[in-house]
Amino acid sequence: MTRLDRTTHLPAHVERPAFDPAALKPGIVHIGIGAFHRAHHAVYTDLALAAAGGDWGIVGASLRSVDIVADLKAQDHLYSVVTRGADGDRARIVGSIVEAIAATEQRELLLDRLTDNATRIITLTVSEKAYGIDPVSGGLDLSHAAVSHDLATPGAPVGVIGLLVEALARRLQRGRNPLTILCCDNLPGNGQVVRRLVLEMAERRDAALAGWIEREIRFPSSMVDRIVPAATDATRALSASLIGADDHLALETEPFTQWVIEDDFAAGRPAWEAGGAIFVNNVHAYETMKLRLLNGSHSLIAYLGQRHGLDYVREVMAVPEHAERVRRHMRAVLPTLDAVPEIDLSAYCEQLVARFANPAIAHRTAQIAMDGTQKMPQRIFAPAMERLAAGDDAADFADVVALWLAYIVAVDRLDDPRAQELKVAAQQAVAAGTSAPFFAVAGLFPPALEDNTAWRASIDGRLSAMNAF
Ligand code: CS2
Repeated sequence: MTRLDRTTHLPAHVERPAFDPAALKPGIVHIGIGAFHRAHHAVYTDLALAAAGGDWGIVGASLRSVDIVADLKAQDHLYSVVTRGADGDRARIVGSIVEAIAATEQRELLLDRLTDNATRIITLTVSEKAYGIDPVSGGLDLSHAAVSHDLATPGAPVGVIGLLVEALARRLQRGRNPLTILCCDNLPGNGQVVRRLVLEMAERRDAALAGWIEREIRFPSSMVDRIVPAATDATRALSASLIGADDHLALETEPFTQWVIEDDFAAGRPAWEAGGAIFVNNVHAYETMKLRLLNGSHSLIAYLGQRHGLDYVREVMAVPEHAERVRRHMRAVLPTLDAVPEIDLSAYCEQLVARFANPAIAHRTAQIAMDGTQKMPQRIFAPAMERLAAGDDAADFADVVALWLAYIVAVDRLDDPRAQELKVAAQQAVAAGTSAPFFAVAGLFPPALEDNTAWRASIDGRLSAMNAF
């Protein structure tokens, strides 16, 4: 079978770009061209280009992977997204990416693109841990490897914040136009978070640069949602059967997709509403709903699955007792949420249960279980603190924390930026028969949880009921 590229003759049932990808000019630089971006933002951009045109092609950069970049180049930047729903599988070819850059090998090229006046939006999906956020202050973590590297060597940055600041410094110096930086990672107030980190790093370099960024650069927050499991050989075989070509970058995902964006752009934007994006003044209520109901339940499912030897989210949901546990978690989250415009929260919860149970989606619990230190604060700790402050015992949240700690103790290879500290704490916890060593890890738990002895006792009770230590 031949490799997918512009010459591929696609079967009629395959959806494809309704514009000429070869004629598309760039307007967006995206950092982090992993599966999520390619199945979400790039699809919205494809639909926006089809509906309204514009010079909004995506220059996709990867901070780590050289392979994705090589594969995109080999396929004329085309790839397939297979949506798997109750009505079967549908393939779409996405054509909105116009160039691919491996940041590790082509840093100057990436900085050129970031600095180019044609670039009016920089979008980001680099995962929570890549930003270098200090868990206590919420500001820049000076001990984060990329942050300290980029502060010491600002002209040759390796991390996302360093790249942004260096690009903005060059834009200011060269009299380039202001632009928008749009974060699409699962962090609360993601635009504000990135703005703060960028400003902190810029201030350390040059007050005038920080002042310019503060005045001219826009950092809208956005809520993104689509379940995109890591692609496997089965994904590529499925794609090949549908598109009749070999696509090394094929992805599979659910039919559901959502993107809610604050409409605050410095230099225009694509007509993403054509793909169903919703533009709002403030994304907070949407984001809290999604982070706590979807991602919080996901973390519960992941640690539950890992505990019970269930590899996939759908397998966890197929056990009635676990599915009921997930529903209970959602009920515990609901009192912490504000009303969300146009969304019926109980219907949203039922839809989530159905999405998690989708038999066609093979989403590994191990994939979601990784990076717990980066995920638990916004998914579990924040609602737990709110319920405790309101006088509730927040027992359901204690239960998720217990499952997480039990996972840290049991897992062979812990995939987390703080894995070493966690594993040391785990050994001490096992020796002492209490979760106290975890609570002693600096910045792991917020003080309000660290100081709540009753809530901590319920975690220990749960851990001993599980025979976790
Ligand atoms: C998941 C998310 O891996 C994880 O932590 O919870 O990637 C989740 O699938 C997406 O946010 C869904 O929009």
